[in-house]
Amino acid sequence: MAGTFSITPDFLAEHNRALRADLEADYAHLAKQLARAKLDIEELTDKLQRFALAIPSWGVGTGGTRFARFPGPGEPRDVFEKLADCGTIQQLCRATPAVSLHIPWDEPKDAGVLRAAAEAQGLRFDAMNSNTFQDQPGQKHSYKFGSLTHTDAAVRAQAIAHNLHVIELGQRLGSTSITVWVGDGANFPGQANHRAALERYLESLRAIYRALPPGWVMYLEHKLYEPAFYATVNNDWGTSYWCARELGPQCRCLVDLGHHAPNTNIEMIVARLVQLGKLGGFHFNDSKYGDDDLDSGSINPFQLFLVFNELVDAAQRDPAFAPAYMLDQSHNVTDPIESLMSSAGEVQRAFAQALLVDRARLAELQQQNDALAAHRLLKQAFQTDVAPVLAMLRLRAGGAIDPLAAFRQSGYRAAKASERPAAAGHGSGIV
Ligand SMILES: [Mn+2]
Repeated sequence: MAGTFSITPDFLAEHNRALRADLEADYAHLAKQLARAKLDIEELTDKLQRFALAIPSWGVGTGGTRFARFPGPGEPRDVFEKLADCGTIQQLCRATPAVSLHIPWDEPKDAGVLRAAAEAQGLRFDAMNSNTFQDQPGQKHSYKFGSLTHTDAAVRAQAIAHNLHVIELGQRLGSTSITVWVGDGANFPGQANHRAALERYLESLRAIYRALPPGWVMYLEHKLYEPAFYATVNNDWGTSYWCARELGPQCRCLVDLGHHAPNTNIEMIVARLVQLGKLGGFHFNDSKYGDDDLDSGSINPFQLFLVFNELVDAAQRDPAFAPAYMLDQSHNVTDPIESLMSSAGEVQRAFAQALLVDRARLAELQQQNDALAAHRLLKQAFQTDVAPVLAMLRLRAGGAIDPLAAFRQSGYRAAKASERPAAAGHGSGIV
């Protein structure tokens, strides 16, 4: 079970007391700066307050590469301990009230008990994730050569049945969405017929789509390559869009920032999917070369800002626009809790900066073809230090002014290291 140590409200209050005066001075200074640009800091803070990001259950454990995994002390050994870590992240950051489960890694014995445990941590369940990219003990058919697109109908039926199980479980947990990602594809030219594989993919998805309860959404996640290194069936946003359109209104596309070739203009893909009415949500991470799953904003924060620039533009045109946001990272050299807290802040920061863009002025400059002034306008928003707004948000919501410092001072990790002696083979790992 989840263990006993938790960070107390008294500890948090003491942490905040020491930092509060400096924060208030910084916040007042930023308020004046923004007022000069006719921006109301309280309006900005209010908009940010409604921003929610989901934590993937597998993110609170150390990830790994194809070469090795180096687990840290006190890592969660089951879904309840994962929830405890997610609850701590939410307690300090106040931006991550949801958890995204991965089945079968997080398969509960009793869904009601799991749901109650989440609610006790102040958490709800975001999108459910099915897994047909690896074989499970006792499974009848292997996914070595694919799952939803396998040439053998019996394998496809098994993969479809797993997705239906995940939906049914999600209903009992209070989730309202499922993310389907398959690594199906080919490693060799000639191994698969590209068109036939895509037809089988769509046919399998149709069977899952038919089982969606009312109000549920199915997210399709495309990925350029890996584990299929020559050709992945759902390899890009165009394929993903076509499938989502064929399936119907309850299917939308999910953009994982790492699932693109280096230098791809991801913000433009976001704009296209928004325009076509099929943008469903995001998996945030960062990358330098491939699907590195590095921490959000650690390599290319400007790209993250430009993505949010599109999202804020979309929300202005359609107030009902509400994509799902999740972190999807692999933490190999950091404490996963620290990385997730830091990354949640980076995503919030990009959103806050995008909210600063004077969109009426930008439209004028675009109309006048004043390229440099339009670019400078975006840069000015991107270069504004919104850290005091993010810290004030956390303080007002009962979180920590400096989550990383509070976490390190709290002794949480050391306490969990003694509560959670290492167990072999738990369900977090390479993602
Ligand atoms: Mn992902």
